[in-house]
Amino acid sequence: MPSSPGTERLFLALWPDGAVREAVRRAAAEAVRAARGRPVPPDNLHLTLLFLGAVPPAVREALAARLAAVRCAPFELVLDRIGGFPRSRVAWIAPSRPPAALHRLVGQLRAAAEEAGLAPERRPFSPHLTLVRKARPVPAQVLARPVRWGVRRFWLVRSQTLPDGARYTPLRAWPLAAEAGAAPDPTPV
Ligand code: 2AM
Repeated sequence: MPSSPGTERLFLALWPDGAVREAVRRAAAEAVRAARGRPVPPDNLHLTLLFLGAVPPAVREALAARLAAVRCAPFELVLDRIGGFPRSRVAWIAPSRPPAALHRLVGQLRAAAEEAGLAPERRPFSPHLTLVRKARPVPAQVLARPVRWGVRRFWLVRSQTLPDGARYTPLRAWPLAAEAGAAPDPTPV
């Protein structure tokens, strides 16, 4: 099906700031070396919340309006696990106990995408930050010093495939904010 002009490949993600990126780099340096393959450049590190695929401009506008209505308190992610998906040959860092707020957020994003007319994939959400592509299998490890990431916003991100790899461009962020009067998250930051 031909796509309308201005259609872009988009996804929703959490995007770490410089301090978190640096902490991930340190925590994962050994595993990244062991995995060989193609390390994800630090500026590309992210946690995908929902992959949207090709999105025409009009749908993006409708989506943006719905994303502004998402309500979720800020939360903390504890990245304490390194491992790999052997089939897709990636090595990743991930939270072993993602907070309930993260899953609630993804549920709201999925609903927003569907209301905007998109049909995002239904594969189960498995929160991770890809560290290396075309990776050798890395032994699973639990980090004695996990990376703590206080999450305060989510991003709409453009994905472009270039000859030298993927380019991800964060386009726009929405703050995480609970509804007035909502119960606080058990792990606020
Ligand atoms: P990955 O890091 O595990 O490969 C942009 O492509 C981001 O969306 C990547 O982080 C990728 O996850 C994720 N993603 C999820 N589903 C995807 C799909 N069907 N095609 C491409 N990327 C997908």
